[in-house]
Amino acid sequence: MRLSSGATVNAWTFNGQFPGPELRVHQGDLVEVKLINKLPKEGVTLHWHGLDVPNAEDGVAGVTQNAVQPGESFTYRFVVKNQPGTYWYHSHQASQEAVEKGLFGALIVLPRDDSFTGKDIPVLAHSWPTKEGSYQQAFDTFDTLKRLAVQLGTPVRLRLINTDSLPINFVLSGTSFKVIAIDGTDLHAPTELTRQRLLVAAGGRYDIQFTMPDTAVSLDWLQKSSKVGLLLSRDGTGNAPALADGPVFNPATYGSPQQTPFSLSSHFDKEFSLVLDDMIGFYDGKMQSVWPINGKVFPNTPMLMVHEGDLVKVSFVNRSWMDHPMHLHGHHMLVLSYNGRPVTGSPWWVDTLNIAPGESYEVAFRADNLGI
Ligand SMILES: [Cu+2]
Repeated sequence: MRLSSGATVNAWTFNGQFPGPELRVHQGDLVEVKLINKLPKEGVTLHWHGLDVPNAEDGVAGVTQNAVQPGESFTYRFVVKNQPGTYWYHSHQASQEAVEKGLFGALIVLPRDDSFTGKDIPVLAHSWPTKEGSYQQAFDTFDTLKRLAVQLGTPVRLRLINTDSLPINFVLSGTSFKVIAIDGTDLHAPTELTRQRLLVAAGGRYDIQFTMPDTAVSLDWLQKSSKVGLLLSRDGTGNAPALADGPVFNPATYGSPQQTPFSLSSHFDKEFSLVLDDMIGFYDGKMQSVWPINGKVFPNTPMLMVHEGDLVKVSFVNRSWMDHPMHLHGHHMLVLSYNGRPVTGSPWWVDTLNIAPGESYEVAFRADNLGI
């Protein structure tokens, strides 16, 4: 398949498209998706990343179903809960390779009474594997500057989706903006930001909103020697504004507090502590760097067993030198504290939390979705 520059990448496609088709649904909808596998050799599934679906529809090969083999099909059916926001879907059989090659797409849940009339722009940030054996960063299939014409005064919502396996730093330049949602949950009383770097976890999503000014606005994927970007201007032409890079945005202190169903002072039915480390170990038949949790690597890592209805607290400590996105299926976690300090801003709900080297977090969730 070809990127906008003409560079070719090795891709697997949904319906011949890469990324896959954008799925837009409304909260409360009964959604049915038929997956038909026409790949010659590889099994596939569909996982609805961030959507709290019944366990049997979660699409994790080897856990909630077997992979759908070549020539087979599988129909997913679920009711979209009350969670309007930005999600994505991807194959979850050998997902590293399948996602890398393009078996993913945006999944947008709109509110029942959707009244937004501005520009709604999903941005799927992805590193495509090139034929030369390296990676090409792109927004969707744009590895060159993507230009869009937007009229002055138009509300613009950018849905930033990180489809890679490492964090991505985004910078928005040319206007102030608000981060209005993280991982499909609206933030409470977000304030205007400028010159902030947005670090989105692998698999995570940030929704940002601004009103289109008279001059150009650009979204950049922060990295050296990249021409990847999105440029919005009145007629789609013109130069990008100066890069408005700055300190990393901290959701723990952004927005204002609001009532939550539980907090740091709640009684928890179960508490777990997970220490992420690195060490040299024997794995997959060779000595290599491994990433243990509490000193063990999969399949010897601790199993977290809880009962339906339990209020569960989990502490994460990252003593390794690698970023680790901790992702919970079927539930959203409320972040309670960051590096020992309670969250003071908006309630911060996540399904995917980046734990950077040296960081610690406490999160909690209500176990209200039975499954493995
Ligand atoms: Cu997921």
